[in-house]
Amino acid sequence: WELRCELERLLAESSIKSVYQPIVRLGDGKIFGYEALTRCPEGSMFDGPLTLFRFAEKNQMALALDRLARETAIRHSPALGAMQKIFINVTMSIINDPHFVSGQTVRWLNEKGIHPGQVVFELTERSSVDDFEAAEKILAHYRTQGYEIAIDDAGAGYSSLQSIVELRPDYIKVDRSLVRQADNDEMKKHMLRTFVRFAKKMNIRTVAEGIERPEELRLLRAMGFDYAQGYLIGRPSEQPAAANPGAIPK
Ligand code: G
Ligand code: G
Ligand code: NA
Repeated sequence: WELRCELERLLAESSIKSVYQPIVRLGDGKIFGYEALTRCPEGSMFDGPLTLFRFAEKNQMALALDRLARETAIRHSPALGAMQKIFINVTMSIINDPHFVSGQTVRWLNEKGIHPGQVVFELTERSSVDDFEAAEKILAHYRTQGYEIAIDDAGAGYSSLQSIVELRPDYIKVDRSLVRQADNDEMKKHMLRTFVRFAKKMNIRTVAEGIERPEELRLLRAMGFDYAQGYLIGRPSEQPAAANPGAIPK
């Protein structure tokens, strides 16, 4: 009950925040874009965004929360270069809703001078799609408007290969559990190589998440990952500084 009230109040008062984490191109170390991550207001009963989004989904409020998160992410976005992107998380269940990107999204984007081709929607399978065919149709519709799609947390328990095969994303984001200490783990190395090879064949670009150590960065770059994200490169913040330039090997 209390949580439900808090979520309703949070929606009514638009009191969530977005922070932004840089994603760099491994080829030249330049910033490719930013992932928007929702943060709960201070003193919130929700201990973090994951709890918040899970609760909203269980209580049929995912749509409203996703809309607010999208609005907040766009409205407070750092200035983007013409070729730079904003990555926005969306709950998988909302792609069953044909209106998930309504005219409002386009208006928010216009107000910031961002075009749909600069927006990448990140889908996780934490909530499953019941109907891939329907989801594929909806995504195809958004693709014609220029939006791109990423499958998030690939290689973690959440995300299935089926979703990659069925949804044909533009990007695969490999989960940080696979990246962590990969330079010391032959099994992880094999799996990471398999992802890169598979993605290249499918013409999908690869993002490595959760890079914390220079050894991991070097390894993933040598393997042929296209983009990288993680504390080593830059932490999420309301006003993200330029990515740590020293982190990227020449
Ligand atoms: O930023 P942090 O690691 O605390 O986020 C935890 C999880 O919450 C992330 O893995 C992400 O999947 C989810 N999350 C964060 N922001 C959003 C958002 O705006 N929308 C959705 N749907 N999920 C989010
Ligand atoms: O599932 P998703 O990729 O949306 O999760 C992003 C979450 O991962 C965010 O909560 C963010 O704060 C966190 N994160 C980003 N970079 C790193 C990192 O290098 N290490 C760790 N442990 N967490 C990270
Ligand atoms: Na994400």
